[in-house]
Amino acid sequence: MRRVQQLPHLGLLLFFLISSQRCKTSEVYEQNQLQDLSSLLNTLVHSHYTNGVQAASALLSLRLVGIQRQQLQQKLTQEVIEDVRSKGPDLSSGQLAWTIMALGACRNPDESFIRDFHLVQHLEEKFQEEIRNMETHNGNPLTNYYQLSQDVLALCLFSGNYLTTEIAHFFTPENKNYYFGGQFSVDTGAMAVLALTCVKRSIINQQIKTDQSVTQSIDSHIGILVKKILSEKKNNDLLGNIYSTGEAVQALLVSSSYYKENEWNYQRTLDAVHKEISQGAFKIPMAAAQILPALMGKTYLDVNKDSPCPGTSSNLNVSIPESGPVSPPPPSSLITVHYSVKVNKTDSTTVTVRNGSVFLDVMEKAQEHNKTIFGFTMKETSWGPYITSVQGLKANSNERTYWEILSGGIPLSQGVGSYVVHDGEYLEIRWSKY
Ligand code: B12
Ligand SMILES: *[C@@H]1O[C@H](CO)[C@@H](O)[C@H](O)[C@H]1NC(C)=O
Ligand SMILES: *[C@@H]1O[C@H](CO)[C@@H](O)[C@H](O)[C@H]1NC(C)=O
Ligand SMILES: *[C@@H]1O[C@H](CO)[C@@H](O)[C@H](O)[C@H]1NC(C)=O
Ligand SMILES: *[C@@H]1O[C@H](CO)[C@@H](O)[C@H](O)[C@H]1NC(C)=O
Repeated sequence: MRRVQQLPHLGLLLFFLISSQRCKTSEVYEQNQLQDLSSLLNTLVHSHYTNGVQAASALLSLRLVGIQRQQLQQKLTQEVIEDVRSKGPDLSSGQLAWTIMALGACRNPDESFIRDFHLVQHLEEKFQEEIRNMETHNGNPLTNYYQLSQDVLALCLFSGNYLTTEIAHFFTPENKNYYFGGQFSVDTGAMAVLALTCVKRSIINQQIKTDQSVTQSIDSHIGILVKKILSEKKNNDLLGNIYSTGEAVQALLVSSSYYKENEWNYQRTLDAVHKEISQGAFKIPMAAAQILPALMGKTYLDVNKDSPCPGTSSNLNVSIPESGPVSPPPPSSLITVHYSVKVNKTDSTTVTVRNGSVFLDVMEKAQEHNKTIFGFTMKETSWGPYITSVQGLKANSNERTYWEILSGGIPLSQGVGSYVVHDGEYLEIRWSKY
């Protein structure tokens, strides 16, 4: 098979790429770890991008780790720009922030788009809209704190305006927006640590006139958030779950002065991630994009609009294997699963689907049976289809309501478009508050 034959070649090139970046630690990357990296790159190269945030995240990660593939980057850039053109003011604050981060990740010809379209000023406005919404809607932003953190990070890195007093006030670790259903959101906390660290560094470097107490409070927020992230370290060395680990690693890489060396072992977490990659956990482009920088020791704070894009030296020829011919799916048997919708009362049904089906297939089957009870709507997002309503009941950020998906009563860590269901499983979609 062509694909397998090319892997050693790619492995060698990646080896140079990695050893040139991490020669100090002189770690020996094993062949299977190189294959994991190449499988992430394969996902990024060969995915069909349906969404501007997906394209922006992929572009940002590729630029951060210094993988220069002209054609791919051009394609992604076009998608990102097209998204801004078509959605314009309808982009959410975090979507705009990531557009800026991706286009301006390093010195390149596309960054003029940021200036020509006044993207940084628009982001300043969108950030203020988030804050206004919190003031009028019981502390709830238009989107969420993950995006507010993306906003602050992009404003900080791209010389936008923000008030350090506002940052110190809103990003206090007790703020409810760091928690979903009482549970600390590691992704959110990690993005906030990156944003606050950027703000802190620019106070120090540029001597922004800031009250000593504001600086101290930002510093203290970082310390507390880092502790919370570390307290979500699992026995398997992941931080939160597998999909928050990439961002948590980035947060811990930039904040090492806030914890002791024995509190976290980077290498052990990397090993745990590699294990999950080989088991296929990062097959969707968002997942691959979010984990890649952490694996290569890079963080979103390495975004630097004024320095040239890092790259492999010109004699290095990074080629990524074409995906092999898609083998036809094996003939599959049928499986039976239980499915219920729970609001105040529970409506249940049993449906039969092909083995290998995802949660969404089950919902569609159930909907065919009875549209009144099992009818639903969804929207396409960077992580795939997101369920927005069931039985006509719509999720709402101002009320912190959403449709939660579960199996056997346990919340799933993948969405309806990715989660593969099993024979006899009890699936549920539940009207919940976060
Ligand atoms: C905020 C958030 C939520 C909020 C979204 C509403 C809100 N007020 O914003 C709430 C708490 C409701 C939520 C729900 C869920 N989430 Co969520 N969420 C996030 C978080 C922290 C930030 C998303 C964001 O704003 N991104 C930035 C913007 C710019 O990108 P965007 O594409 O425009 O963002 C939208 C989508 O991401 C969408 N969204 C949020 N979560 C999910 C999950 C899935 C599967 C999909 C398709 C879309 C989606 O909401 C965002 C705002 O509109 C991410 C963390 C991360 N690492 O990305 C997790 C994350 C995306 N969520 C995740 C999961 C698993 C879920 C749930 C499936 C949990 C469950 N068991 O029910 C549900 C979605 C169920 C459904 N209805 O389809 C996982 C996805 C992993 C994966 N491999 O698919 C992540 C990565 C967290 C994690 N580490 O596990 N989530
Ligand atoms: C890169 O490798 C490909 C295939 O191995 C080869 O055709 C091409 O000429 C190489 N390019 C450079 C710049 O070495
Ligand atoms: C669920 O029941 C409570 C209490 O009876 C009621 O206030 C609420 O409106 C109901 N929720 C829905 C979505 O029907
Ligand atoms: C479904 O497929 C998986 C592998 O794809 C297999 O392990 C499992 O036994 C199958 N289940 C049924 C009920 O056919
Ligand atoms: C769907 O379920 C509702 C409530 O149980 C019932 O009243 C209705 O007749 C059902 N519709 C169909 C088409 O079966």
